[in-house]
Amino acid sequence: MLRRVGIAASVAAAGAATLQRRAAESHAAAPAPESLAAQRPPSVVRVAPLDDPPDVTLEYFALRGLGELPRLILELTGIPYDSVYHFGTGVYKPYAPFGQLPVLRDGPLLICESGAIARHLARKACIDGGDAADKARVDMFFELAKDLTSIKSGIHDPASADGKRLAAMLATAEANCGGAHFVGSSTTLADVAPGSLEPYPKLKAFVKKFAAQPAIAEYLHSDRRVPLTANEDGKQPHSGLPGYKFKEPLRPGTYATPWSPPGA
Ligand SMILES: N[C@@H](CCC(=O)N[C@@H](CS)C(=O)NCC(=O)O)C(=O)O
Repeated sequence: MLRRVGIAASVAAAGAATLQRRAAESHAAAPAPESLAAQRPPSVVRVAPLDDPPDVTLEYFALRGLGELPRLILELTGIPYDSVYHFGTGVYKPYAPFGQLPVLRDGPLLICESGAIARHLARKACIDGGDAADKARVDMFFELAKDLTSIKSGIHDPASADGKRLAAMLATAEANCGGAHFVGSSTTLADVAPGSLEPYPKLKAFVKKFAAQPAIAEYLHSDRRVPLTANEDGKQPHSGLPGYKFKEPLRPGTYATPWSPPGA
């Protein structure tokens, strides 16, 4: 009886492996996704030693958006992770705690909300500030970066209320950007958060230096880095789903390997 169960189990495993291989082949043969709306299953790029599944998986769309900050933290701190890229299928809906992305798995922990994810990763990698005062300052710049993101459309209309708030906030960030780090004497979450504050000279220099760090430079040229879409490049207002067309082709490695949620 036991032997029969053993044989049945190995036949089932071989069947599963064949199905997996076929899924990978048809995934690779499908045309490159041109937009986020592509009806294509998620793909994964592993940033961990081969054959060594990492504890951490970050799921987001094949966009920078709310996924870019957690990706930058993971890349900068060298935490091994699987980077999962979703397209238009909505397969995350049943398990994403609030039905949205990004979602982070860290061992048995499953969390959403980009701010909670960024803070969890910052604590895990000890870049959340040294003492209580530094932690508070890190939080302050992190919240500033979130505020800036929420009113970034003000860039199209500098005379609007959002445009004026944006300019005032950027000026504050610029004034605090004299040294190598926003808070304390080493990298913290506060340094990773303002990655999009380009138009100001000190901030621009800071972003350039940040991008030149070996871990970040490697990431920016890797399959994990996705191109911008028209909705994100700051050149025109957001135009809904049609605006999520990639401005440059996705790197083939980004969408080569299919991914399914654990237990699916
Ligand atoms: N407050 C959430 C917002 C998450 C959110 O708005 N996610 C959007 C993409 S940026 C999403 O999942 N949209 C698709 C959906 O709702 O199914 C966070 O910061 O993570």
